[in-house]
Amino acid sequence: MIYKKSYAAQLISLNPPAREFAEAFAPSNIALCKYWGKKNLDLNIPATPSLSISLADRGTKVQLSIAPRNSLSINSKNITEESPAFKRTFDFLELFMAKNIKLAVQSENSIPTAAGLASSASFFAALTIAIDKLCNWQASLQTLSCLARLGSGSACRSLHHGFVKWLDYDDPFKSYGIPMNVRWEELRIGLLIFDDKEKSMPSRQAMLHTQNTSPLYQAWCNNSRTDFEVVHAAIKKKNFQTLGETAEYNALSLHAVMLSARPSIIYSQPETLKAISKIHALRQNSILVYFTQDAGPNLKLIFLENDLECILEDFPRMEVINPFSRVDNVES
Ligand code: 2P0
Repeated sequence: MIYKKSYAAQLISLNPPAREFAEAFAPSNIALCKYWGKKNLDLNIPATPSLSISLADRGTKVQLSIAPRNSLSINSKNITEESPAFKRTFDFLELFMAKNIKLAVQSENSIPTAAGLASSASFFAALTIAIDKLCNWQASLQTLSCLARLGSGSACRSLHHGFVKWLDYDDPFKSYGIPMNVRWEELRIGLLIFDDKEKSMPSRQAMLHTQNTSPLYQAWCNNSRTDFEVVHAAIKKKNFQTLGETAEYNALSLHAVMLSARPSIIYSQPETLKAISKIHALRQNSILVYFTQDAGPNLKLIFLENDLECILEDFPRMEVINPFSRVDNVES
């Protein structure tokens, strides 16, 4: 069994900080084929491959400074030492820092926190890039992706813009986000936020509970592997209908397997189901719009720029994101 700390030490040499302050940004990512379950709990090795799209300038900025004591603030709000977010952040930082080094961590999200909008992914990705700068590791994006994965599995996909795949290799040194060399300028993601409060059960716990109790879990894994291949090929061919249909199906299968856990996990709210009906009605009228849903009630719509106006008529408060509006690397 390789433990987290020795795994990290095999990826980078654990230098003391080379400067007093560093900051970094990483985008949120939305999975079009979901990660839900692990082969290795300690190292966050996924049971199945997943594929995401990063949300350009929507994500998390992290500032790290050497300080007299450890502290964490999220969106200017001080997080107490007893809170799970504090413990998770500093357990992660302890993988890289000597015990006598104390850090002030300030994080700002441009996307709602803990509402199933993947903010832990962008947080741990940005935090990892910031540590790389603070300690002057000059590590590759591949290495940083492996390290970010230790904070939160899906964080390994937030090291890149655009489409990113994460394969289900057993070897932890091969478990990182791989950017796809495809730009799809017309693609849009719409955020339908019904509830931006803390979710009822955090993803990490919900994932484990599903894996441990659902009799349908193995079927989900088998299906999701097929969905991954179909989504991957559809992106390469820019076949929008196949991409949308398969991403939507993958999200609904994810919620089905959660319903089959004991006790069931239900993230949808009445607004979620109303919006799904409207999306299906739009498709009846030949507007190609699809959705995906993560560990929360909110929906993310997937459509092409041409259909934006029609879709806004039904969802006037939708936030629209062009995932390809940035051309630079995440680290720059
Ligand atoms: C995803 N989610 O692929 C899926 C879909 C939520 C729903 O990855 O335990 O916070 O830290 O590895 O990364 C959220 O899970 O879980 C997630 P850990 P993580 O985006």
